[in-house]
Amino acid sequence: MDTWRLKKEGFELSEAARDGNRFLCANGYMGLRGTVEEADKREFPAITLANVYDRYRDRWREPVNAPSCLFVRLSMNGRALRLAEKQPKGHIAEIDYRHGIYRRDTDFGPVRLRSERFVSMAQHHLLADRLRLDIAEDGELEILTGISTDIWDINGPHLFGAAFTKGEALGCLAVTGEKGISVAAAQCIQKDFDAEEAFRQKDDCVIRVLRRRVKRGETLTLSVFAAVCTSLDGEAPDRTAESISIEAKRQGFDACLTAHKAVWEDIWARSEVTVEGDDAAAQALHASQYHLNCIAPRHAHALSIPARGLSGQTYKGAIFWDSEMFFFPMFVYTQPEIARSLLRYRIETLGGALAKAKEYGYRGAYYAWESQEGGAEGCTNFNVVDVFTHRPVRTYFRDKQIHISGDIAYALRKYYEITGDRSLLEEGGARVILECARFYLSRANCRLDAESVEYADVIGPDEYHERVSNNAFTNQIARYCMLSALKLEEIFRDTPDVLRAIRDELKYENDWELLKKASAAIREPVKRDGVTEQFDGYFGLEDCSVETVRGRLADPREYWGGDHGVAGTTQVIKQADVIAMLALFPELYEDGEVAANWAYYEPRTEHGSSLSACMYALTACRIGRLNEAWELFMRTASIDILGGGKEWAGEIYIGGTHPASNGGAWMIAALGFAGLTMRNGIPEVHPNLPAQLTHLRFPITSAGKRYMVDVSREGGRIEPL
Ligand code: IFM
Repeated sequence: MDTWRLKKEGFELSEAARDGNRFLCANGYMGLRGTVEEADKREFPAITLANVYDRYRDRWREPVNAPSCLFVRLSMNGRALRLAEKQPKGHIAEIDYRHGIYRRDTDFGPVRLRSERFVSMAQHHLLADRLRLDIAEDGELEILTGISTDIWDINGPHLFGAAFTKGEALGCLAVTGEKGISVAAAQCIQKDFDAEEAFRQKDDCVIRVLRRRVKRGETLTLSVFAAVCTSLDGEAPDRTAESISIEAKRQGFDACLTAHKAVWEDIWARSEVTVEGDDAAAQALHASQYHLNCIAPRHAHALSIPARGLSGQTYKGAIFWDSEMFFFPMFVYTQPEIARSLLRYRIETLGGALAKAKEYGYRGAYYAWESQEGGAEGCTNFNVVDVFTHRPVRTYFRDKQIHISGDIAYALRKYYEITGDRSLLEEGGARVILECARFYLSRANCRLDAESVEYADVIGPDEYHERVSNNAFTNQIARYCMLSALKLEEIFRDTPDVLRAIRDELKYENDWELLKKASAAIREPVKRDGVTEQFDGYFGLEDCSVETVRGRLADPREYWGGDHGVAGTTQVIKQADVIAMLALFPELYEDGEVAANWAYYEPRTEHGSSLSACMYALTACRIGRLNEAWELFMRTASIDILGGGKEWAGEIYIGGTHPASNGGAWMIAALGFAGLTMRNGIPEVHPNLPAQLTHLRFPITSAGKRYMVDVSREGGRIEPL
């Protein structure tokens, strides 16, 4: 088995959306869905741009898809050669995880088409595709390629007023409707054959038409170089895109590919987890690390990653807590500059968080649940559409999922502890922690009779139970956030003036004293036989199995949560909640307590979110449930190979890649199986290797030093590199 590749034989239109995710190529600036060159809208083809958002009319804001600039359509003797129209003699698609290359090999009969394409890691505006056509019959071949703004969008259109140009490169310049952002694309070709060349231009496309009388046995090669730029990158994006595509053509496909591959080699040298003992696991880890690495914002210093990466417009292209809790760990240990960029995004969007807190009548920083550019809240009050009435359902994620601010503070503190680098705290991180802590002060409900601080009317990670009180996870993250604010005094011990200046600027003196009191008074959760109650009254809900609840669905796409959802009155939860708390704060809980909670909550968890299995696997490693950990690991790591996961929330399509699981796979391997942890700034391992694996190796960076972690049946060690 080649653990660096995923191959798929055959083509079914019904699988095209999933294949678009499976075979994604991306570079952090944009994602090119893994559809075939000739795909039409039925197959959901897209080039999704990072951090460029638009709203069309009153629909959801979502990321903008660039003009289609890599399409190629073939016909022979007037007959279209298209997979969606006609079963080919053979078709294989493949993604090469090592170098981020999509390949296809399609035998249409008269023509065999083999192509390889990539989204360049070396030049983030560039996409390139090389097609080889083996001609099996004499005839009239026609090739159409160019740029089109007639593209697939979930809530579009977003591109207007497209102007097209023709020259060595074809060009397109359009603007987004809401903010007037210019989006430009350019495309050049290089070919090793003569052809009659013409152009077709319409309102929404410019197309180059190549015609040639071909003979059986001939092989023709065509390379397409496309570039995408926007006015957010700089002035004259059309001219920049044009010159990038022309320069790529001048360098040639092989040179561009070599530069792209060199970046991937470096990424793997810094992050690859090598496992021995199970090839399917090795492939799944490569897949996971590929999918997370390819969407990392390497081109930007303050940008985060959407919950569905760059695989499309699902989830509004928004940044969730997934970034801090699931993507951040792999990056902070392997490529800390990317972890820094994720957190800088939060520092730079503090303004949005301050504004959101104010909107709800609170002080401090309440981060957007679904953050878009500038920290704007993308989450609507109606995030689900009822499958029966087709009416929007009022959901409270935006208003009540207050753990988000603490999640961000948690990652900022971990960044400091793992890298030993205080500069991020100095450059705004400390301010964020202080403002998040202030938010929890102001959001607290104080029980005068019990002298306790409580959090009423919240939603925890298990989103099926809305508007609950004292969610254990939320109370714990709020406490940790407050303690992290106080901890700054110790972190800035040698330069107290720096912290004092920040506190003075934030007018924090009064709050500092309140933090000390409140952090000590936050209510501890109720415990029964060592099991933590997820929120007040949870133990009193109907205790039934996940299957019982599933059996009550009248439609498989029905939403389980909210006021009328089937899970709301039961103890069945969507995803790890108490277990996520135990996984994030291992030092606070004894093994016995973890074991009791695991045994209680796992059978009551639907794992309806791709964020769930990873947290259960991490805690399973700790308590020696290694068979379960293994199963949950494989489920997590294989998710974007299998291409499943939940694809509907009510009537809303939520499919795409699963970066949280991708990061979760690294977390299980490194933090779970190898037991990597930090003690006083020094990395340590405490192996929990499942029976299926004989060896596990991976590089890490900590406090500026590089190490190799090596775990086998004989034990584990960490050696400097
Ligand atoms: O952040 C998650 C949330 O916890 C569950 N629903 C999907 C979101 C995005 O992955």
